[in-house]
Amino acid sequence: VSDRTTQDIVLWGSTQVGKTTALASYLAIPPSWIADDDASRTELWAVRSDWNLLKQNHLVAGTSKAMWRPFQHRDGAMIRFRDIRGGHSLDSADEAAVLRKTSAALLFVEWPAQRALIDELAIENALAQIPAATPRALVITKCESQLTSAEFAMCVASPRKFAEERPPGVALRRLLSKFQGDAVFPITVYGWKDGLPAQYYNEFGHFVPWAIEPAMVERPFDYIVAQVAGELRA
Ligand SMILES: Nc1nc2c(ncn2[C@@H]2O[C@H](COP(=O)(O)OP(=O)(O)O)[C@@H](O)[C@H]2O)c(=O)[nH]1
Ligand SMILES: [Mg+2]
Repeated sequence: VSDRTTQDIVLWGSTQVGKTTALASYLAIPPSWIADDDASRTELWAVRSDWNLLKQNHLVAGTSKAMWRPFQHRDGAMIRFRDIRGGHSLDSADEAAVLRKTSAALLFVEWPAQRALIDELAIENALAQIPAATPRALVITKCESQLTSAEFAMCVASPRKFAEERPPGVALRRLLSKFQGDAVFPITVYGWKDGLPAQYYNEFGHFVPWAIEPAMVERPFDYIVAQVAGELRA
């Protein structure tokens, strides 16, 4: 184990699928693998501004430029998350080059609905670039907008079984077929409030978060960090 090893995890996906929000939510309760050092805490503070906005029922700002978020792992590696600009998942040769070299990738899509096609295209672009041996996982975001919390629980337990039994079945099944069994993670950063999606229409007619209650957001991140940390020990 070299303590200078760097393990990169690219967060990839079309624009507006919830990459930045998910990362902010994941880091809001600092994961126990992050070393207790000043640099990591400084970085945690930087991502916390997005979390503070969400908790105050505001939207996070769009990602205008890709960003590295480095954290020291207790086992020695430097883990760097790369939050990309979504549009680049379709047209950036530079971003594709980063993806080819990354240690692992989290591929984000919204629960298949209106924007499913472009979301899926971003995923296909990534899968055509990532070397076969690179660990990857699918993250399905905004689940509260399409599922009740009971349905969500079933979907978390077995995404494949759920996709077979329930209507937007086809799009979801096609996505799932591109990933290994345990590497599919439905999440919601908003969650539910009084049994309804935790959002409301503000005075400008925009949906904004309302008393959000994230669910299962840590699972894909912990999974992929464990993959690269395992690599390091091997
Ligand atoms: N309904 C709902 N909206 C979400 C959720 N997560 C993020 N969003 C919203 O989706 C939009 C895009 O999120 P963002 O993280 O900026 O997406 P990115 O472009 O992939 O980084 C923002 O308005 C978020 O507030 C969620 O769990 N549920
Ligand atoms: Mg973003």
